[in-house]
Amino acid sequence: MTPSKTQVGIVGAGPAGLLLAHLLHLNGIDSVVVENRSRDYVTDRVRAGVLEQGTVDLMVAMGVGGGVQRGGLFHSGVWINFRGERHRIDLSELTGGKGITVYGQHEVVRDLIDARLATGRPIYFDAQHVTVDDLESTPVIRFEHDATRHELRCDFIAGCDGFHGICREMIPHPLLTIYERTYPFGWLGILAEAAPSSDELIYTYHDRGFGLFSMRSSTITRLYFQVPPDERIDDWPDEAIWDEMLRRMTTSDGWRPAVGRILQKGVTPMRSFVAAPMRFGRLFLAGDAAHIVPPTGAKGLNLAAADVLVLARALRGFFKFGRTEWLDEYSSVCARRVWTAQRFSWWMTATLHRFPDETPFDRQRQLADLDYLTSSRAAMTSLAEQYVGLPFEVTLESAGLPG
Ligand code: FAS
Ligand code: PHB
Repeated sequence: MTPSKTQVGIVGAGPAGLLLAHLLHLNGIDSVVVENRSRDYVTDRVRAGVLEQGTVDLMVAMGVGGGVQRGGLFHSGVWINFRGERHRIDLSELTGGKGITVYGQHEVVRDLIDARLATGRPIYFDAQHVTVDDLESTPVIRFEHDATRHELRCDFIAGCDGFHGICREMIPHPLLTIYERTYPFGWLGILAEAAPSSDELIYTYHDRGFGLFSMRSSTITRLYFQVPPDERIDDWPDEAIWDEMLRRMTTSDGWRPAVGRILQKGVTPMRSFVAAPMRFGRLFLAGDAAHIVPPTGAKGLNLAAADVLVLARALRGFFKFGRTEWLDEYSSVCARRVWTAQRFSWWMTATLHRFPDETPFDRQRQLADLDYLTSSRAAMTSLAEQYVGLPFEVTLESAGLPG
């Protein structure tokens, strides 16, 4: 057993763990990142694609924004397509110049791993048999790496190990409240080699179900459509996928997604999930380890970034000034944003998808919702401010960053 000690042990090298690791580094706080997958696996994993304005500003202030500034696609608008017609929502005009940036999560993770390696601070990939313990005293992370068993004593542990991780499970269940909703559908998503035929995202409400047109670059598109929850990707040959995409997304003015070679395809389940509190003793959960939103609102990665900003402030307050109140209020500060994002993601999902048990009333109500959304400035402003991202709960300066 190789004993070692650090200030903050971080379980998981996804966006939450890596952003936190760099924020702590910038504040001179030691940390060790323990990831049970390989470096290639975490950098190749295709997931999020939309960054809020605040997330981009945070990455730039942390000095890890070079990649997104060079390769990110800034969008000042987004489209809602229903009854075969596209309606543009001018995000920038409605939010005083803000927008979203399309930049693949795998690129965010790659940039953050490069930044981590450049600091020379420890990050373990392919760690096996990861366990956490003694969370109410001197927390310990035990794991195996390169056939060596490690026992890492920490002042605090950050559980950034995603929805299927081990950290949340370590919180005694009587102390944990779970709020959950699963949806009676999933998303079939593809990555395709095709030049985007729209330079902004298009959310589609169609008789046959939801559809989403997105992209990753000037040559790669990312598209999704709603399927039953237990749909098998093997039942969808590429040709059938394109037929369905075109049927749902083609608009009366002739717009349609460009077709190309499908590089990757998969089905993602849809759920809303919140675990509270996000702290147990000296364990702090962040990101998908504590909450999951359906991707319709593009909030998952952005919520993870907001959590770790609040956590970095709290840990900085403790290690630099001996303050514990920011640690104590971590869960309640995050909860407000988590529930605002839950509400927005649920609303986008409930408004844009067909439900198997819907009534004719529900259907007309959805269409009226979309009619109101695309004809009322107030409604468009509400969507715009939530979609580009509401201001963070804490200042960048309070986490030790330039304002
Ligand atoms: P992650 O799951 O990304 O990272 C957790 C890490 O912990 C992983 O690397 C995992 O390997 C590791 N881990 C797990 N168990 C471990 C253990 N026992 N020991 C050590 N390590 C362990 N969000 C958006 O904001 N915008 C979008 O457009 C969007 N689109 C999405 C599309 C899809 C198809 C999916 C699935 C999700 C999407 N999301 C989107 C949400 C998604 O991006 C997540 O919110 C984001 O990955 C959360 O980051 P983390 O909390 O870091 O969790
Ligand atoms: C994506 O580009 O992968 C994406 C965009 C917007 C969403 C979900 C996913 O709401």
